[in-house]
Amino acid sequence: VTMETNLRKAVQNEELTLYYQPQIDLKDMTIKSVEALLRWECPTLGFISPGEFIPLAEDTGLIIPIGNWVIETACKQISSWLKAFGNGIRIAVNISPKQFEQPNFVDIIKSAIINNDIPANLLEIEITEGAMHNSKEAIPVLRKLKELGVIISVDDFGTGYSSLSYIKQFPIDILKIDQSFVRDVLENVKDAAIITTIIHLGKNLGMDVIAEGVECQEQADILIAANCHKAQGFYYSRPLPASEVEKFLLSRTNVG
Ligand code: G
Ligand code: G
Ligand code: MN
Ligand code: NA
Repeated sequence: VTMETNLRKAVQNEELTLYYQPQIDLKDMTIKSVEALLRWECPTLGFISPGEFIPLAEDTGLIIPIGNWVIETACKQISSWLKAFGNGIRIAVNISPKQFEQPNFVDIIKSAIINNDIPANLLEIEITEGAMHNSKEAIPVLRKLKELGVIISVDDFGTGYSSLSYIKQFPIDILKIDQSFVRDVLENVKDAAIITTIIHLGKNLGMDVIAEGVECQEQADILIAANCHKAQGFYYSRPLPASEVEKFLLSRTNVG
């Protein structure tokens, strides 16, 4: 039995789960948002990393049903947290280019928001430059999502091509600094310069900036000194099941 056959059954057999990684607001150290990250426990193959099965899902078209499940599950979780913690926690969802390019992508997002009765600004979609490649098609889609009130972020910012031309044309709210720039920021002056420059760029364009892959206080100190809005990484928290996110939020007593 191939991994593809297993993956095909994963959605209907409820083998997929969303974990959530907290994002820390560096001004007041509160958590107002999390990133949803897929986890798959296959009954025969065990835990398989999304780094392995997402590319397979993209190649086989399974990313469409899987992606729809992710959107629906995230919106249900938003609704549940909204009831539990008055202010609501925003959830950022990773969107593959193939999902984004579906003709009915805006309708899928809109239905999920309406069916779960949630404010659109508690849903964030993370796109990569791959989704922005065909700007003639992508810009109207992003405009419609913005009209709904959905938050739009660029994932892995700085690692693709033509980033600046894309962020000039696209209605983007948030730049996510790729973790490759954060990893060696303490030793590498080029990484430090790139990070500082992306933060300034975001500020000048009215976009928030979040740094990914923060693993220690010294990295966080550099980001705080550069006025980065948010940080995400193992230093603050690994991706957690929903129930553990709730404990984490309550233990910090500073939600919202
Ligand atoms: O969580 P982890 O570091 O293992 O994720 C590995 C890769 O899989 C990352 O690039 C991440 O963006 C991607 N990924 C995780 N969850 C999802 C998802 O729900 N949808 C898509 N399209 N990609 C995801
Ligand atoms: O492509 P994307 O940025 O969505 O990928 C997110 C991936 O990064 C997830 O697989 C997540 O588990 C991983 N990740 C999150 N925080 C850290 C961190 O501090 N260090 C490392 N090495 N990986 C991280
Ligand atoms: Mn991401
Ligand atoms: Na990223």
